[in-house]
Amino acid sequence: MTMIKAIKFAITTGILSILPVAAMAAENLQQDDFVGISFWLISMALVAATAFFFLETQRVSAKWKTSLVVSGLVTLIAAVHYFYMRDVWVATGDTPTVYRYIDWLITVPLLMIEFYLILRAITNVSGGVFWRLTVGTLIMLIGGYLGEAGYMNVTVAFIIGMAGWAYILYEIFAGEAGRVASDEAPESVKAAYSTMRWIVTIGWAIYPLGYFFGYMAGGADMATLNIIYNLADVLNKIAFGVIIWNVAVTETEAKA
Ligand SMILES: *C/C=C(C)/C=C/C=C(C)/C=C/C1=C(C)CCCC1(C)C
Repeated sequence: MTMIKAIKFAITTGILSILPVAAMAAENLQQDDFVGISFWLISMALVAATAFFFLETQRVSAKWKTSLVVSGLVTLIAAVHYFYMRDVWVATGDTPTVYRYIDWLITVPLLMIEFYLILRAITNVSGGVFWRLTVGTLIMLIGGYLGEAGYMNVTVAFIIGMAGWAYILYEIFAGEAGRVASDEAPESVKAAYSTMRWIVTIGWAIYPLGYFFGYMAGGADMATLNIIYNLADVLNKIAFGVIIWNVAVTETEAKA
């Protein structure tokens, strides 16, 4: 190992070894608490994904490293939140919505940055793409939060949040980002970009559906809703990162 590699490795394992401290639950996980078990399973998967993305940065060419670091940050931030959410659920049986929003406030903009980063790795793309995706994200999340936390009429807040999401979808399908991807990207990047935007369409739809059934259509069963959100995060955070890892490795090897 070179010095730099050794330092990187130490930082990665250092961060990861702190995580379980947050997981000292006051209550025990019950064998039939499937929501609690899903929180536990997914927190472990997020930790493993983080280690994987960070370590794999050593394998890809320089211009792809940032994308992998961002994937690892998304799973790291989510892992920490999952430890807390699991504890809240196990101790109280309550849905830890506020932790989800805090997680989303950081991880969703990072996921959006991934679109900008993979396009920037292959061509010139304006900073406007980055800003438009960030603004769309903030409108979506702040709208949803104001509704869920009771600061605004739930329907009005939902419409504002949906408008933010629609703006993101417009940008990645028909806006500048979509055009750059279809005109200038090599095949592997095109394929990754296309899968990523279907994740943002279908995988992300689970959260507004949860809001709709939870607040507007007479209330949802919170246990089921949490399991669905947890599975959605596997797709939207881990699988999304794996797609980026795959294109980074493919493009690195193509240029080697
Ligand atoms: C890793 C976490 C992710 C990808 C979270 C995504 C969250 C959303 C796409 C939330 C969307 C919402 C709307 C489109 C309408 C208002 C309510 C929200 C915030 C649940």
